[in-house]
Amino acid sequence: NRSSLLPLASAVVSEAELEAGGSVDRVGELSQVAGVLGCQWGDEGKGKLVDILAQHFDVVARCQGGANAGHTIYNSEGKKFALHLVPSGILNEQTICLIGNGVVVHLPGLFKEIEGLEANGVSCKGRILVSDRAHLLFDFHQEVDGLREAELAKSLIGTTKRGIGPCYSSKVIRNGIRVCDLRHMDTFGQKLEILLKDAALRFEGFKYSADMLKEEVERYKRFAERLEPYIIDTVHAMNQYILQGKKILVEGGQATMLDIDFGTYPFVTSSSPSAGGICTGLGIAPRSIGDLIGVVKAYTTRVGSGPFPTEILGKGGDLLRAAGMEFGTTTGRPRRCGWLDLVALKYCCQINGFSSLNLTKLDVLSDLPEIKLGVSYKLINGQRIESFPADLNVLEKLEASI
Ligand code: 2SA
Ligand code: MG
Repeated sequence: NRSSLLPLASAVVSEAELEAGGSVDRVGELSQVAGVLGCQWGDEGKGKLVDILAQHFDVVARCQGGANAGHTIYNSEGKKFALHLVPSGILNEQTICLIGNGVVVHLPGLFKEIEGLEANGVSCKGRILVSDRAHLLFDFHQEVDGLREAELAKSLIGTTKRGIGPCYSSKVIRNGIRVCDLRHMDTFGQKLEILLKDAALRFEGFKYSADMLKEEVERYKRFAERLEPYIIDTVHAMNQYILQGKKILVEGGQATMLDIDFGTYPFVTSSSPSAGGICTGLGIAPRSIGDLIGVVKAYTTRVGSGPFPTEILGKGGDLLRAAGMEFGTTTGRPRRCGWLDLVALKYCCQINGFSSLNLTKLDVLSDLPEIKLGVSYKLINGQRIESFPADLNVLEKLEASI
């Protein structure tokens, strides 16, 4: 109920209220730069909220992650669009959709999404902007993502196999290739050769060949031409938008409990889906950010391995999955289900400082005789803790008091 959640944020707006438009006037009051972030382990319903809010914003921007995001939106005829890279504001004609520097961009996937949208009458040219600083995610990043998982079977993270971790690792070891590099195809081949040879050294299952390099360079020459109309200095553009008073909505992918720093490491993603990721992924100042809306499901799900203190195992979890149709948009994998975890939610609210929470899928729980909440954790020595522990050894052995 609201009172137990209210201390966490200044307002609790249910999805039904938002849809009914009861709070749409509140929406109009949202700050110039607002953000929608996930409060759990992804799949909270961020895409739907962004799609509802987008009509009140001039720009919708993605700041982190890549095609591991799976945001489902519907057009006025009820046609479904599963978006993985294109921001969820695309169905609103007047909205600019910006892919920021913090996003890792798989060009074949982006072009496929654009083709799908345009085939359904959604114009993208001049409306989708891609940062010249964003890193390119290559097919080989996806290939080695799967290999890494296979080779390190003991710590199977259960990634989306979209190459996210390998691409961010190229970025941080500083041999990544960025969108602006597509404007220098004379040196592109050398950069790609370094990347491919590095991958072959690090992943024994991955074989480098000169033919592979040649083929990729030819392919990326064509991609470079195709992407050119979309490329922009998004740091400059975003700060110009702010000066021009344009309303900007930032669309988070994944969620805080998957954050590379604050999530259940190593069972996390490789970017910052928490508030800090907005600044590092778009190049806007912290003080330009106003309202942050945390999207939280009335129960909890997670896809892939990792600690899940309020997980419901067996039949109960299966029933909840069926009732909530909990299968990943990106990967189709069945999601693990459990009760709403208030310890994790409080931790997430502390990190992000939400101005409001958007509680989703409460209706899924309607037929349950009893709705439970995780309210604290009990360590194996019986000690009760209210904070979210970092240590996996502690996390995997504690018991949630439901
Ligand atoms: P990766 O592929 O390296 O990011 O996977 C690392 C871990 O993060 C989990 N992960 C996700 N879990 C839920 N939803 C995700 N994405 C969409 C979203 C939802 C969707 O943004 O909500 O897919 O419909 C997502 N992305 C990554 C993954 O399962 C690994 O545990
Ligand atoms: Mg999703």
